Amino acid sequence: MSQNIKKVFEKQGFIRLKGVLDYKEDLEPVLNDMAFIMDRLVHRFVPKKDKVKVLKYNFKRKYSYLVGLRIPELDQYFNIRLPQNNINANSDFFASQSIWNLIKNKKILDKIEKILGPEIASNPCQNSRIKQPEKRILSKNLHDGLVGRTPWHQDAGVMNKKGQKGTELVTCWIPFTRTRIENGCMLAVKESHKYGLVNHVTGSKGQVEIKGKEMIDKLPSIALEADVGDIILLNKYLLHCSLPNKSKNFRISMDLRYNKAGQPSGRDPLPSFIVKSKSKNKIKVQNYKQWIALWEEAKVKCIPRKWSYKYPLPTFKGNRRDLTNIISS
Ligand SMILES: O=C(O)CCC(=O)C(=O)O
Ligand SMILES: [Fe+2]
Repeated sequence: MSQNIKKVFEKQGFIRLKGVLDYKEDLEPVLNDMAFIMDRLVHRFVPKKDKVKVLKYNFKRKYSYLVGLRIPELDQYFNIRLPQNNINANSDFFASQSIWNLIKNKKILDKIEKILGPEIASNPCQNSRIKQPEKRILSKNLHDGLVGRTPWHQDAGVMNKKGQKGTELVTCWIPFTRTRIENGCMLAVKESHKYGLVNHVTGSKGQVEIKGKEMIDKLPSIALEADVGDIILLNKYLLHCSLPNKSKNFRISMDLRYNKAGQPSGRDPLPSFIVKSKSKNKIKVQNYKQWIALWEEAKVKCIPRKWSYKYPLPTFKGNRRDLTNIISS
């Protein structure tokens, strides 16, 4: 199998790896930390008379209650990176010891190594996604990939120019809940990474999506269903999206990214650091506190400009790189 990982990944543009992670050891600590953050938000935002009652709610009910309070940018308290815009000294993000452990997880890095080789950097393009059932989502957020369905895109499309071109990036998608078509798994067009970067546009709700997405509906796509413990690795040019969560339950995932060490992260000055190397002295960031310090330093650099990252929409002159033209040529 191990020889095959690279082969399958290079052929299909993605690979699903079963049972890489252990729920108790690798995933539950992250959910526990999310529950801790929720309790802090309860203390901060819930009226005193309801606090004791709300603190006893389970994960889903508590989160739904907080959503009902319309706390501005609630998802940012659970996101594992700085907010993209309006960044200021109070900007919060979810950077727990458990997330650090996941980024450095040996079981993940061993798989990434099969594709990228032994010199690997953590890439700061990373997200957590807590998706409620779609019927509970405000219509303006239906196509916001952090809380609703994720439009068709390529991951290279959300990096800056240097990253779009020069970086070998692998996405590691990690489910915290069993993910099926019904609750919003990803869809991918097999072998579509071979098209290279295609033109994207800004959709009607501000979402970044592939230009001419109607074309994709005509291509054969595969539902990337996954169980807890599985991971899914994606090539940066793979065409993919995610479906709406039509179930009654939450659908929770994280996407971490890695690139070959020494290549641009595509999101300067956010932390990009070596997580695996043949020479130990290249591993400069060795513990949680050093990692947090990198994010804090990045934040200080971003505050004057008020944004943490920007990227040009992949738009090539003319329509040569429109998906429709690439496929018909
Ligand atoms: O989980 C999702 O909705 C989309 C994830 C995705 O596009 C990614 O991880 O690159
Ligand atoms: Fe993606």
